[in-house]
Amino acid sequence: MKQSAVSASMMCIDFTEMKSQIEQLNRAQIDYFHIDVMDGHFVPNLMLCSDIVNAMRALTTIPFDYHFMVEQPNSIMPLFDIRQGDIVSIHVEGNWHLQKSLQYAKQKGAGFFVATNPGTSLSLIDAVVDEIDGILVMTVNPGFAGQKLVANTLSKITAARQLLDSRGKYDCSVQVDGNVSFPNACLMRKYGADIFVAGSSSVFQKEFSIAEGVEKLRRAIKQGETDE
Ligand code: S6P
Ligand code: MG
Repeated sequence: MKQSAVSASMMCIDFTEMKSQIEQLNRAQIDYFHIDVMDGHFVPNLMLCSDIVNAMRALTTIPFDYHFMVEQPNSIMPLFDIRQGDIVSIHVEGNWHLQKSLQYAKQKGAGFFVATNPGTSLSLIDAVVDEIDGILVMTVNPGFAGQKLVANTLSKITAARQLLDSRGKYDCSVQVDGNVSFPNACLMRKYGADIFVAGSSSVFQKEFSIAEGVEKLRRAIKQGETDE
């Protein structure tokens, strides 16, 4: 089983406390900063603007995990400071030039993941599987934090893992994004996920600190391994 990683959803931070929240994530040794980019067209929401995201770079050395939910990813990506070691996820839906997106991300030294909405078949990514570094399985419909898990996406996690393994891509990741609560993270680990996006369902809650949330999430993921 691939080692797990946690990616903090930066659209869920308290923006009035951005610097201190980033410092807390640094101290918690989070694995990635998950950067949701939305254009108001691909999804009915607007998030996170390139100036703010690029400014965040000065506050951390932890890699960024970009999730582009935009109609024109190949025009939008260059606005962001994508670096060696980052992840770039691009949706397969409506993207006529997925391979071009892949080339751009690779040229920047980033890993390239294909993202799929809950209603999208994995068969659509067949042509690029041999070149990718992972699959992002959306476990809610993209656009907003705080939604409920779409239950049939759990089996899709396993299908994504099997697809990668069937092509000998054992080092590639299956990332899950959406309602990754503590119990869901445990389940998703059992189904084969290895990168977990932490949002309002786990790390960003009023009842406990970011450090405690990260700790609880890591414990839940571990639980999913030991219960096998
Ligand atoms: C949603 C976006 C996600 C959310 C994350 C929020 O479109 O892609 O990355 O930020 O899912 O987490 P939660 O726990 O509130 O669902
Ligand atoms: Mg996301």
